[in-house]
Parts: sequence; C-alpha cells; structure tokens
Amino acid sequence: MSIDVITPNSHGNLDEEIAQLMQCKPLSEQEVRGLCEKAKEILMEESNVQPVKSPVTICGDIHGQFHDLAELFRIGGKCPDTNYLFMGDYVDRGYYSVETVTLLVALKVRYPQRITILRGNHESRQITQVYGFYDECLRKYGNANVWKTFTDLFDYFPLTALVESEIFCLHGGLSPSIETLDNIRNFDRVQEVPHEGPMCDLLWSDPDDRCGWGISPRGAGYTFGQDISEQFNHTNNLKLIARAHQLVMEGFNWGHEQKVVTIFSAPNYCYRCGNMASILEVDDCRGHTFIQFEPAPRRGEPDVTRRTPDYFL
Ligand SMILES: [Mn+2]
Repeated sequence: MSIDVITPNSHGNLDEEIAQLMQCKPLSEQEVRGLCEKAKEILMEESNVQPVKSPVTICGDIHGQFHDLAELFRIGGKCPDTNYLFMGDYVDRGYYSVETVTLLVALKVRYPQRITILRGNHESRQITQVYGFYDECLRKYGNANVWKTFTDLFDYFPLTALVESEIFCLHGGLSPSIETLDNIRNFDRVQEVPHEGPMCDLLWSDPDDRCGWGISPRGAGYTFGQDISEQFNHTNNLKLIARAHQLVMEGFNWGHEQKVVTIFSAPNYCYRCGNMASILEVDDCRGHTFIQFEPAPRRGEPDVTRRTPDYFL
C-alpha cells in the first residue's frame, strides 16, 4: 500500500482538487486518471465485505445530484469530521455524475479510513451507457476516456460492508447463492457486474412482502421475503441489513420487522419525484438516528420538467 509514504504536505494538490470539486467544477482528464490510479491501490486492498467501525453515517443512492450531496455533507457533517459509508449508485440520472463520483473518489483517496464507497448496480459499463454517465463524460470531456477510467475503477469497489459485525450494508440485497458472509468474501469481484449470479444479486435484489425468493421485475437479481432476511441475519449473527437501490418517499423505510432498512439519499429523485432523502447515523453506542433532508436550492440546472426519464431503475 502506498498510503504509508504520503506525508501531510503531499496532500496539498489533492486538497485543492477536493476544494475545486466541492464547487462542482470537474477535474481535468489527467487529474482524474491520477486520482483513479491512487484509488485503485486503496480499493484493491479492501474486502468484498469491508469491515467498518462506528460512528459512521450510512447513505443510499446519490445519482449525480451533486448539490444534494453537498446538502448531505452540510447536514451530516463534512468528511473526515463525520465517517461515511455510501452504498452505491453515485452516477446516472442526475446532471452531475462526473462531479459527484469524482468528489467521492477524491475523498476516498484523501481519507481512506473515513469513507467507504460500495458498488451499486449503476457503477457498471453497461448501465452507464444507457442512463447518462457515459453521455455526460462525452459532453464534459469531449471523449470517453474519463468514462473508461471510472468504469475500470468501479470493478474494484467493495460489494458490501459490515458495521461493527452487526449491520450488513450493500446496494441491493440477498442472493439465493449466498448463505454466509464468507461466501461473499471468497469470490473475485474485479469484473463488470455480471447479468446473473451472486455478485449480480447483491447489487440488484430487493426485499419483498412475499416469503421466499421471487422473480425480480427489474430483470436482474431476486426479491426476498422476511423468512430469507431472518435466516440470513441469524446465520451471520447480524442485527440489520441496510441497503439502498429503491426510491422510498420518506428517505428510509423499514421492512421485514426491522430486519431490513432501505435508505435513499437523493431528494426529489430525478428532480421530479417529490421524495425526502435520508441518511442513517450509527453512533459509538450503536444507536441509530435517521436524518431526513430535502433538495438543495436549485442552482441553474436545465429545465428538468421537459427532460423527465421515461422510467426508473
Ligand atoms: Mn440501484
């Protein structure tokens, strides 16, 4: 690992890049390449089930809504004053996927022990070509190099995290091919998100009111019932599964008799859904507090009412 050789002075450039990103100004193509090289070195050392200590603030989907991410940091506290765990879907849908994902990766490189960034189903080559990140990179850089650099980096993002051995965090949900956390620890995640199989399921599945496993209407992953969540939590000595991936109007939503919680951190999703966002603070005594927040004031986004996506993933 190269972090040992970084002295305080050598962060100067990175701190300037973070300050620039906080103003929603993208880095140069060369700066992105340098940043992603450092990020890869850090992320490749992390586990498929990355251990995380409390206190930590757990966040759901962001989807390129940069000003709402800035609002999240205003409300939850700045990194590194607050430790963060983001559960994926940084890109697509919103207008600032480039600035959003670059800022989160820059924070990861600057404060590797203070922020955990998991992979969502949108951190994929295939999905980003359909839902906006690819087009945004072309528009902002004039070529696909930055898109290529980031999507290559996404392969290294950890798939899940485990807070204090009791809160299991991931983007989507459970898989019929996975019984234990060790099953997850043992596979090779460094690849494009497959169309099926355990790695796909972790990023695509959803909890459901029906018992057992069901066919997902998304066309990837499964639905899983309360019986499945209870068995998984029991087998792995877990208290809670925290996940993102689904729009919930209050920003958080309990399921399966509080064995599962959905957290969604993009307020007024796609600039039109009218939902609240939330983050979950887990304190040092492992107490839980949800903080809800509303959209940041609009800052010159295009007129979104005429650019509404046809449907949501
Ligand atoms: Mn998702």
